[in-house]
Amino acid sequence: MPAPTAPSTFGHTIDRRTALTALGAITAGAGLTSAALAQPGKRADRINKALGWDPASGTYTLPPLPYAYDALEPHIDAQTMHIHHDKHHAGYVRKLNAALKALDGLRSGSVDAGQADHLSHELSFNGGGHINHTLFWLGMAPPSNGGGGAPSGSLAHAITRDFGSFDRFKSHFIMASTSVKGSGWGWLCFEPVSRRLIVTHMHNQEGGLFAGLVPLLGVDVWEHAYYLRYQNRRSDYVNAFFNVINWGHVQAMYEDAMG
Ligand code: MN3
Repeated sequence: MPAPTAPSTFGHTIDRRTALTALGAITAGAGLTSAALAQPGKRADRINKALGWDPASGTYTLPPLPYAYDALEPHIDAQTMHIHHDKHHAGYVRKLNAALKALDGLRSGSVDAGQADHLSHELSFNGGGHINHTLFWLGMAPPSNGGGGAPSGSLAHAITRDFGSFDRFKSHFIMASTSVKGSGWGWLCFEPVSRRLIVTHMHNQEGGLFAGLVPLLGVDVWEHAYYLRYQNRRSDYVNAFFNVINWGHVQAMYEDAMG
């Protein structure tokens, strides 16, 4: 596995060693490795840009949705998208920035060392929340603009190879996503040692994925992601998610992960 390198997003206010530590804390907590964000190429550029790092202020900014709030109707309703993006995702970004600032204080001695456990969790949880939601928005598109259907090309081939068929992959992904106990995520990932695709899930915003996985596609199964339209019917929501998957984006992520 290639040694991870710090992405530009962490390079402004903290030195490289600290950046690596901070990135490791976020990505280990999120279950997303630094390899997912730090590999060279278009994917790293896309994701670093999508994460909204502002070198001038040394903070993250909430990136806008890549489509209108109502663009995923009727599968995901506009009110949910407003609350999810403008309140929930914004909250992760705000608390991530606060954690990074407080950790600066921890290192300089202005914040009590007893805060280390709390702040480390804040960094992991909110960093994971920011990364996960960023990938979630990018993994969807309106049906009128490429959302839904099935993958093609090398990704379709890999899905058939590793899951038996697209339908078997879809069933597995839905089972993994709907079986999260409480809040969490379903993921399609690339496993770079075996160079195969895997489906897994994570709880809350972190954990559950083993080191080295490159996330390709995630579905948010926190109740805030679907309750207004689907109430307790999580599987209906995840089934509907398949109508708005941006397979072109997932294919690009896969090709970058393959190197
Ligand atoms: Mn969410």
